Amino acid sequence: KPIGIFDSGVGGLSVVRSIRKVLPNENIIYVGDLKHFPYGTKTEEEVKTFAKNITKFLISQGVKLIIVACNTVSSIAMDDLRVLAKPIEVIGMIQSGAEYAVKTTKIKKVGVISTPLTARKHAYKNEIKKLDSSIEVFEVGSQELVNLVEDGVSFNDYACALAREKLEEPLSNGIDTLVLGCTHFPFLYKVVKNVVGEKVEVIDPAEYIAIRTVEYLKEIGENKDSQKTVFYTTYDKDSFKEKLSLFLDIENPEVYEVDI
Ligand code: DGN
Repeated sequence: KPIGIFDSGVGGLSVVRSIRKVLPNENIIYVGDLKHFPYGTKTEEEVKTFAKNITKFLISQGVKLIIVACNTVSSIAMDDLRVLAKPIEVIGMIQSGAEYAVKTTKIKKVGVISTPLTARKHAYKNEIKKLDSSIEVFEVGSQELVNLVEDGVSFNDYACALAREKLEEPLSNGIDTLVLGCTHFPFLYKVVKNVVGEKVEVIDPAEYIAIRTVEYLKEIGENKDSQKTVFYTTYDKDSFKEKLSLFLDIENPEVYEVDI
């Protein structure tokens, strides 16, 4: 049985990358919901509807586990998706990112950069505070940085200037840890590192998700002996294919367009 992973666009490919690294023998089904991108500026109800429809699609494909590779969805829809997918396990980004941040910060000051919706919901602040209420959390949201990644940018002066402006507040508050709270942002790692410097640890929740996934699959005693990743996009297969080649190193990827 495959693992199902989804996001509004190419961001979740950073999670696919992390999973493929630690679980080289698993089959994966990825859905990029390009038709409804971006989620970060939609209403909660709209995002929930998109996420539920994709979850139903993944269930119909026989997945054994669903990874919500989108922080925006993870910050508002986890309860609904868990009810819908039961008994299939659903793993979201926020809890893993929060645990990882709590383990990483030494001076208890954490920054989070995400979409505006994730920031507005204080998804990370709430989850981090649950684990350690003495940690200070500084959250900022940027849709523009997400759009740059979706357009294929991984490093340029404009992205650096934008990131510098956005991260000014967390940095001036002296954070030692920055969570990449949107799955698009690991693809801007160089930009972010350039702005925050060596003293700030930049963390990608996907790495933690990958560890949790390994543990979960051991628990249920499931694994595969051949790796295949199949991609579905809800809009414009060719442009998805093009983006895919920028972000993942897979020869002749199997890409299908699906109406969800
Ligand atoms: N990649 C999504 C996230 O992690 O929040 C956001 C993408 C979007 O639609 N804005």
